[in-house]
Amino acid sequence: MKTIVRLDLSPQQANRVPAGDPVGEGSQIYFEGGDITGQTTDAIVNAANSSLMGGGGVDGAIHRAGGPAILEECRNIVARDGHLPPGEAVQTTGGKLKAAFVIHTVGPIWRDGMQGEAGILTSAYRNSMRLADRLALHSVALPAISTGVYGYPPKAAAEVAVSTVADELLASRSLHQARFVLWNSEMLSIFVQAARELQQRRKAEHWSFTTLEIDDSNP
Ligand code: AR6
Repeated sequence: MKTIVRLDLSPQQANRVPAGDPVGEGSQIYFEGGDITGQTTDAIVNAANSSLMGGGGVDGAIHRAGGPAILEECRNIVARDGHLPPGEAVQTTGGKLKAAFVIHTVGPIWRDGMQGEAGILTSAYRNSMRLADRLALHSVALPAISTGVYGYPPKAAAEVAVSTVADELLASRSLHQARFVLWNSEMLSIFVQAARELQQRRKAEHWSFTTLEIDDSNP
């Protein structure tokens, strides 16, 4: 069994608006463990580096699973526009992935927290979400950007990630679902805890959390 936590940001609105109206679907953030490359969302966000030439971690996994077409598109983007600055986002197709698009962004390298790291991490999530919305996508899967090789402390990263993604979902036109796909159960509980604390800080009593137990024995 796999545990997935769903956060409904607008359940009251969902009850009021007739079915079939896109607004009536409300906005949800899901939190789950696992490998992001298997996601069936419209797009997957990649924690890349400025060269867009691939690497380790989630970047390596996405290029391996998606095949060489993604790297080829990245090469063309860099040839045209140069390196991708930290905090910015660009899209390629998803290659062999189930997701139609990969949105490549670059998080900050953590130094001491005083070098603008939080602002860059906010921009990386914000620009990824806005790009997905501009592409008229409905759903996007996101990793814990910068918390691996780039060394961002997980709790601080989770606070930025959850608050930025919630704000962007509520402001978006077409994007209604964000799925945080976290590599291990510790990161999963840090992200869920960050969401609960955000709810308290914002006094957002209408937000509701649901824990779903999914049978994933027959993928
Ligand atoms: N699915 C979901 N999450 C994953 C996966 C996966 N398949 N693999 C790793 N993670 P990282 P960064 C988690 O290092 O810190 C690359 O070399 C991982 O446990 O992938 O932004 C790039 O090319 C961690 O929590 O990205 C850059 O050079 C999170 O994803 C550099 O690393 C991010 O870890 C970017 O570093």
